[in-house]
Amino acid sequence: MKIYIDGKFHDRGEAKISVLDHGLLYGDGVFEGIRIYNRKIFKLTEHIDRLYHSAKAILLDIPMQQAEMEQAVQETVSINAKVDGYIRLIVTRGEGALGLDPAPCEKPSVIIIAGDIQLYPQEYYEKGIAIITAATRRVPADSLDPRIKSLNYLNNIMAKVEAKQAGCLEAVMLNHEGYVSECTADNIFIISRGTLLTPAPHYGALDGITRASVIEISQSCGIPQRDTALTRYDLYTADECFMTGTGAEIMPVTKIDGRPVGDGKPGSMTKRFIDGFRNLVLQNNP
Ligand code: PXG
Repeated sequence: MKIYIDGKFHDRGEAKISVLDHGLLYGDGVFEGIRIYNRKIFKLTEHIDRLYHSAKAILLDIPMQQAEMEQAVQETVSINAKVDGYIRLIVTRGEGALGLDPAPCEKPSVIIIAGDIQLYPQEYYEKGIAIITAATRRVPADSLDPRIKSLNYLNNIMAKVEAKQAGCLEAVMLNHEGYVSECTADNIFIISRGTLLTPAPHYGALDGITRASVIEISQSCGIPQRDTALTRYDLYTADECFMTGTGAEIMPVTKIDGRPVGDGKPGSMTKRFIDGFRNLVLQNNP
């Protein structure tokens, strides 16, 4: 495996960054997770756009243009001859001094890894997964905007640990007001009386790229859709529920806090979205 760091490729064992990098010391940085399907990078421009927006929001000046970044990602995929896989693109604050102040960090580090993705087993797509509501609340949007895909994932990791301890693979997180925000690494959708509903980003959700694809599919199918406020009541009374993300794609959720969603099986509209997403991938990455 060849890993890109600041313009050069290194073998996996030699790919190293400084222990004084603020990405490591403080989680000061941003990242993206991107899929490769059939040698082609899915939604690359959208991911690079989000990366630059995340960086701008934390006053991190990425030392290359977006087009150069796209080129570097393409090159990493080609050099590793990846057909299907996963790209982890990281921009850290860079090497600095001990202390929170980012000022001594002169140059952000750019790291690109093209590897394999850990996928959920196929049976979960057929049967759906069970999730819980985590007691860990999402960091408030006025403390850290959820649209920033930062290297600070402790909040989500704590909720993920709760899920695992409860024997589940994912957890849905509420914001500090008790509204549904998102899962630990996925957005959440419900279908209620034929309408597709998902929390707006200001309720504490990442502006997910898979989320945007699902909204696009709903528009092309004429399925009514709204970004809205959702509570646990809405989840418990939903006809269908699914989560979306680069890794999971579209995963039916069939149980929440031990309660079956709808009839406890993946719903027909969820299946339409799974098919629609598959077609979108095939169209983009033939
Ligand atoms: N919410 C959060 C908090 C995420 O981290 C999503 C929603 C879904 O967004 P996208 O743009 O992927 O549809 C994410 C994405 C990983 C990994 O390695 C995590 C994500 C994506 C890819 C890989 O854990 N999170």
